[in-house]
Amino acid sequence: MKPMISASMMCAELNRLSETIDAFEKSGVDYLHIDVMDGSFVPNFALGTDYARRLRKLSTIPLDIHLMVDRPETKIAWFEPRGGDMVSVHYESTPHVRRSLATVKNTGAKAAVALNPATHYRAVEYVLDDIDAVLIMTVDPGYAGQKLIEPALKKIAALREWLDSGGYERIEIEVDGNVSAINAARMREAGANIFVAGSSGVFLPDTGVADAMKKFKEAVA
Ligand code: S6P
Ligand code: MG
Repeated sequence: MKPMISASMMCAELNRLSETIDAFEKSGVDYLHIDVMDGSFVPNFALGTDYARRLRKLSTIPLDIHLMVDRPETKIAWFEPRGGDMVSVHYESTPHVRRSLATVKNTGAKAAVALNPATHYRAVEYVLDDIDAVLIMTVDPGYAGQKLIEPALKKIAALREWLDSGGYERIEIEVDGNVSAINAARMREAGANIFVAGSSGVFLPDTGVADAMKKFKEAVA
């Protein structure tokens, strides 16, 4: 499966936003990852509807909307998802996972279930026909800058094997949390193909995004 990069916009410097997006367009970033946090499902607040709308004006790169909010089924439409986008809803955030996925699919966007580190990958068993991807959290959701939870690598490999052996080769595996170039290569080896690149991936302290992207792309090629 083709490796894809989803740049985590929560980690982008605001004073360099348009040059950063320019660099992403030139270097072929596949998605702009939008972390939506509601201060309830996760202990933090992050990006919202206006931010997503403004990004659409700056770039045609599809959005990868990661909803870390309670009851996402009531909030999906606020982000105006469209064909080409990806929207992830957390399995742990609602009793209506299937209804949330159907709401996403009705917009034309791709639908993913996001799984917290302690959630078994088999949680998606009865919605396999409703999803395009599984988003494996490789840190506890809520903050950038955390350290990889190592057992997540085994989970990625087990999920890939389970999907392939069940005839679901088409379902993609996205990974999010401390996806550095080094960790991304290990996640790729385990079977992931969409990489959320944040403060350890492409927004590095001493390297520009264009150079960081080059290195990151080589790591997951
Ligand atoms: C975490 C969030 C992520 C982070 C990203 C940051 O709750 O879903 O998307 O923004 O993981 O990357 P890093 O390299 O700082 O972990
Ligand atoms: Mg995220």
